[in-house]
Amino acid sequence: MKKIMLASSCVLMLASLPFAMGAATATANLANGKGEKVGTAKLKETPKGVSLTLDVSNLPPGVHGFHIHAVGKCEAPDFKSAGGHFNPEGKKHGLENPEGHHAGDMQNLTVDAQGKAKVKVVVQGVTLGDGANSLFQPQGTAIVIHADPDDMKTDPAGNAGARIACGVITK
Ligand SMILES: [Cu+2]
Ligand SMILES: [Zn+2]
Repeated sequence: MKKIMLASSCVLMLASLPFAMGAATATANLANGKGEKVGTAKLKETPKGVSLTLDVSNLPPGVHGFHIHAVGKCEAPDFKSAGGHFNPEGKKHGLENPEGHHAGDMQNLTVDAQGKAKVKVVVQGVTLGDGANSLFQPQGTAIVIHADPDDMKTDPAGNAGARIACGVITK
């Protein structure tokens, strides 16, 4: 009897370990096509999804598509290595698409006249934990900023144009 109690208290301790250690977090350092650093994203697991705080500068002013892509590889200058949008559920592109959306789809990013943007978004349907929707896939994931706005409905990428900045999401 004593042995069983000991064993079960061990399991309890292990189960509560992630909470004791605090919520899972991640970081992405974004660079442009010339390899120059343009900013950072900080990610944190929350009950509503993964919160993402992006702080970037030296980008062209205007509205830009902004997504989580399915491969954690940012090879300049075109960043095609980052693959398509993170889409573990096999949906179509776009927050406004009835057949959407990709888990990695997010609202457009507005860069101010000084070339800066600072936003905080909560990305629902992804996690920093385990499973198919985890941003820590074996092949990794990456944050990508595009040259043009995302129209939020055209599959597969919202007509957002060239990839102008990329950062691999890392623990
Ligand atoms: Cu993208
Ligand atoms: Zn998409």
